Amino acid sequence: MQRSLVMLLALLPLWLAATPPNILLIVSDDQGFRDLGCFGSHEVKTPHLDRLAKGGVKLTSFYVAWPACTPSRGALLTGRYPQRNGIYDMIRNEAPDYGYKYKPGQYEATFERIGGMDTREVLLPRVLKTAGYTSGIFGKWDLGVHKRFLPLARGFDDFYGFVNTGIDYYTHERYGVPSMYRNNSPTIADKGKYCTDLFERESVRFLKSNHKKPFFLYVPFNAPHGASSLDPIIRSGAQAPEKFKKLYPALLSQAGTQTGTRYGKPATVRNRAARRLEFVGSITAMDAAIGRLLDLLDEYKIANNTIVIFFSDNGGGGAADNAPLRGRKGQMFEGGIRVPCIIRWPGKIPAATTSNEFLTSLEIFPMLRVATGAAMPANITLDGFDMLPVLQGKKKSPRKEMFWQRRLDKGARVGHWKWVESSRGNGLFDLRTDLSEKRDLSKAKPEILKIMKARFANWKKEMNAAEPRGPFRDY
Ligand SMILES: [Ca+2]
Repeated sequence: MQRSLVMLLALLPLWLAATPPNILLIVSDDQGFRDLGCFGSHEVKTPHLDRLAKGGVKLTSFYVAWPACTPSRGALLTGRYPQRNGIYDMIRNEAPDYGYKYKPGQYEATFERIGGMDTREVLLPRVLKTAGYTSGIFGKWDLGVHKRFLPLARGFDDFYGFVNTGIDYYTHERYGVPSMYRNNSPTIADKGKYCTDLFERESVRFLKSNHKKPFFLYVPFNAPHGASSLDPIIRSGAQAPEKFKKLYPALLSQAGTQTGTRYGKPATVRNRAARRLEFVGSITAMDAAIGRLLDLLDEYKIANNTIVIFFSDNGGGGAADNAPLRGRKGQMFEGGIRVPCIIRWPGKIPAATTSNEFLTSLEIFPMLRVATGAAMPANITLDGFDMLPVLQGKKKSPRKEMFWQRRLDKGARVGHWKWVESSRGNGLFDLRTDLSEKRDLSKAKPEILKIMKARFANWKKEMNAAEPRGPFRDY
């Protein structure tokens, strides 16, 4: 009896080590490279994200796969380049941006309503399911509205959030179209409530019922994305609750309105200070929600066995602060694709560290697959690798190159070289000495330019070969 107890105790550490880690994946929307205290902002208040950084690693050369929402999220959840998984542009209607109002029947046939991630693509929660994970998503989905595209059809067990690419924070409408869903059904039950609070509420509910078994909690906030509202004043920026705006008295005292244009006509819009106020206020509101989730991990005593990942889905947009990077959301310059990222895994990743290793969001899927021991379906090409040893400081990043394409705009990073050919400007830059991409070396270094273009062409050839990815099955 005594002997078996001793044996049991001896096995306990092994059993504990084998307990699969929980995952809390938090994504913000259009937050700038310097829109966090721990990334150098003297203005934005992010005490809880700063706390997260103190407990883990801060990544300063971390890239997303596309400079705007939809393809960035598609690449994250498939672990594959947008050009490989088929979602290489936005799933949205452009016309409302120019003041167009769809009639209901007409709206049903638009790309925002019918587009979606190819159902043959295998998303992260489906892979995690093979290792016994329960997965929830609370926030922005952005990968298709039809039931076959919605989270529950892609491996998630629980969903509350908006299905398309942007909403008004209070009405939850995208240019007048109600967009909030619970699981597979539209809901207007919470209309009027601040959406960040709702995503927190649902995440808390999920944690309360799932903290005793392995879980994947994905919280893609819409903050600090601009509101998709038909009202010109609201449309001109993010939206923040009063109590968070009060934390920024300097901006509050300058905030007001001015005459601008919206939908081709003169309109009353927010001034610069007011836009920044709503933007930073929405970040601090999100930060408070993140703090609540981190507190719950502590309360349930699972923080040590939970991987927490935070990053912005693309470079800063709207009233963001992207310094010292050039450019912003939508662009191939660093300001469009290099984003703030923090990863915490106590005991596995050293606390309060900073890594400038070349890494991307394509590394998240493989890292989580390995960490959880989940099985990968055969014959699926992933574009990243398990980056945990790099985060631990045990080895250099194996990533040597990364490529981006948005319509006719192209970008490549190979080693420390960066090449851009786009409607916003061209150039070859040495990121070791010129992080802000100010000195174009394409004339001084023609041999490097040639290599960059050749590597891009090689990547493009591989992406083209990935389509079509086999015949459609007759479902
Ligand atoms: Ca975004």
